[in-house]
Amino acid sequence: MERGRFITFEGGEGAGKSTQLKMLAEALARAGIEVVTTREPGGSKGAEAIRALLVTGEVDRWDAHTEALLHTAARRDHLVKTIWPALERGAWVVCDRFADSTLAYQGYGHGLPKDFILGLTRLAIGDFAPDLTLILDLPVEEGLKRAGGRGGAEDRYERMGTPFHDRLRQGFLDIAKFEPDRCAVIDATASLDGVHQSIMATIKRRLLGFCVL
Ligand code: Z5A
Repeated sequence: MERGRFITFEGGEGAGKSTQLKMLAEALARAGIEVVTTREPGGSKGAEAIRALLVTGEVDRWDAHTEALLHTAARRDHLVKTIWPALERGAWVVCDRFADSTLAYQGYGHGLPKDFILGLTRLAIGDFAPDLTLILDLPVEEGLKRAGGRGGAEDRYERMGTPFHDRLRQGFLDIAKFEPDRCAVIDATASLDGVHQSIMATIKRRLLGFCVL
């Protein structure tokens, strides 16, 4: 059985990741591919328990190092319990956020050194990486407006202020620049269908060797 493909969605708040992830998963399923959709922090029982600690409560609930460790611990559990078994049986895994979010949020956002984050990630997951990362890019004000319209209790990161979110956006664009073979920046200001078409075109171009679409 050929190993499945691992696709991650990244970007700032309200960029449309969850919406586009669902549209992509439906398109892949229509093409006869077994798809597992998942998210970070979360995606396994243990990681979902850690998620609750991270996305609710006071903005200064954790210092940056603790926050990075919690995200990384959640990621390890998610990989062991959900992602690696699915890839092994040949399923494609489509994940809302992954390790780039730790570099963007805890690195660019909270100011932890890049080497610390990359070292931590390597310690927890080795050299495992997505086959393709779709970075949905959107002006910060537009993303926060979209995310704010949604409401809910999981708004700890949304409350971190515009300068924090400006640094995140730059972080994701830098990541795409450093790893152009793995990452693709998608203009998320377009309509839902427009963004979906860009994503499908990217999948066909980048994963063509494996793609039956
Ligand atoms: N975090 C971290 O700090 N470190 C880490 O290592 C990891 C995560 C893994 C997880 O929250 C938080 O954890 C996250 C970073 C941090 N920060 N926050 N918040 P989350 O996953 O629950 O939150 P999120 O990733 O930001 O997701 P989101 O706010 O739900 O945004 P989204 O998934 O990108 O957007 P959406 O839900 O698909 O769309 C938002 C709204 O916009 C919705 O009403 C849509 O209908 C609308 N929308 C979507 N696309 C469009 C277009 N194209 N036009 C118009 N309207 C649109």
